[in-house]
Amino acid sequence: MKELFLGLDCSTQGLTAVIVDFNSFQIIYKNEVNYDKDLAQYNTQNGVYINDDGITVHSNPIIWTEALDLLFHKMLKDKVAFNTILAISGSAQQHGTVYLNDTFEKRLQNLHPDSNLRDQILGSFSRKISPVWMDSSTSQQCQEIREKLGGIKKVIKLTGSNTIERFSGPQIRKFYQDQPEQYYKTNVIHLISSYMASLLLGKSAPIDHGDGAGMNLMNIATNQWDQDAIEATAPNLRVKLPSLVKSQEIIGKIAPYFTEKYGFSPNALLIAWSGDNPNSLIGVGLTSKGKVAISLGTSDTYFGYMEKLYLDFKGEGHVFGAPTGDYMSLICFKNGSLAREEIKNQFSLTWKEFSDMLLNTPPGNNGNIMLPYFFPEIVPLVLNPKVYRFGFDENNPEINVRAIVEAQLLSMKLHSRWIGEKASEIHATGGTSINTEILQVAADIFNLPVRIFELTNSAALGAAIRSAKSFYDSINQNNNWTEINESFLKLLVKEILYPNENVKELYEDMLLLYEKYEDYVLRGGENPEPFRQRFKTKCLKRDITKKV
Ligand code: XUL
Repeated sequence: MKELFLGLDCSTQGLTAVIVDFNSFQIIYKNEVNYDKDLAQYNTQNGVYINDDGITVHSNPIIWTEALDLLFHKMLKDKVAFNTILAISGSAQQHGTVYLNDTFEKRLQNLHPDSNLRDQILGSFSRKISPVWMDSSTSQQCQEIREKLGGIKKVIKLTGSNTIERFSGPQIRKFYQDQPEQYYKTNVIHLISSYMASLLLGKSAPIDHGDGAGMNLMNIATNQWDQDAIEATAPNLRVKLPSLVKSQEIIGKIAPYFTEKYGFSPNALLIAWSGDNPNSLIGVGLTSKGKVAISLGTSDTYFGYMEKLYLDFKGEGHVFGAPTGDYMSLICFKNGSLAREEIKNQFSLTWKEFSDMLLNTPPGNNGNIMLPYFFPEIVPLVLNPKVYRFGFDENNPEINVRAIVEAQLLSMKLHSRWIGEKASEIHATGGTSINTEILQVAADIFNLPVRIFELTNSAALGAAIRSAKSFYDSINQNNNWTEINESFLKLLVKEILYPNENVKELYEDMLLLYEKYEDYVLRGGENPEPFRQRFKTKCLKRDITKKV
């Protein structure tokens, strides 16, 4: 007898569904809607709209709404047995906000299966657009909130993160300042995760502690909305925020619109949605100390389970609630796959050619080093994008390919040093995690084994696993997280890459060099050219010895 659970992931570029069978421990179905291709009428690029200023980035919440119907239609066509799904949960790109007027609740309650979600929800928005995580236009608001709360250390202690451009609080403040009338007409402000959950639930859904921590509004120690943070953000905000719940909370049952239109069972449980990173934490099996994940996707992220609360007082890293009820660390790099694609496209390469170039170039890149800010960067904070090349120019494809990959991974290692719990293994996820050549560089730079999984969408998988855990808990068939990981995820491991010990020292040197270059370029530090020359000589010597 199958025991099916559905996980959805509303990401930057598309909406994905994954169905897992907990009887056979298998992923039995996967499908997706890509916003650029399947909903081309909205003219998004990689799922978003980037303004001419380069720092204002938004999407349109009606796209995600329409994508839900479209995805379920695709699943109907594939004859998915909706009525056998026991529970559903979801994931969404973090921080993005959806602004709704006082008709939203009524519209949700009256959804009719003869019409579609798009037409019935369209009139609910008090703001036509949703700022998303790629937006970095709120530096002024970040500063204002930070000052009101007593400075960077206090904000970090209170909310788990410094005030950050893409976080919901500063975004809400900007909306209130720029469009006060629309702000006052806003009845409820959802995260993308709780907005999507509301559609399925047929009423406004709560925000979970995982995604709620990405707003600069939730107290990270108590998991409650923080009155001071709320007051520092915008007037009358408390009443516009949904309630907060544990990520494992069963928030209700799926709404009649979906049971009647697609044939879901009216008993199908709905579990709180969370952010893509908290979901991925579960999807790659990080539920105990010592393991971290690298997610290579639109953004690259580095995250890990934390038993204890560690904070990054430099303000680059974040702490979110983990779906297990503990904590997780997260560092987000905006110049992820889009930056790798810039290089790939500049030389008209296929991904295979890109990977071959990585294979055929030496670790250390003969002392050539890049600082890859193709787009405004989150970590380290770079608002005016610029690509810096030291020792080479933009014409050589091989050097550029290795330079971008090494730079991204060195930066990850450098900026993840604040996390107190030492890692012993990296789990890889995200679209680019099929590229073993990139991951081998990760294994070498971190000097840790890298575990690769069959399924790259760990956020949707994590949502499916979370829904299963809550379902079994509800019928007192307690499965602990470790058992779930052991039984389910071990079947999904595709390969483990081991670090090459011969390049350990070389990459330690290169990390120091990379740090000096960041200091030079971003903070006016000393020019590290003499160090680079010494590093280059080491690289060349090493290369010759290898050849001999
Ligand atoms: C995390 C972050 C991104 C988004 C999009 O803080 O901004 O990872 O969640 O995936």
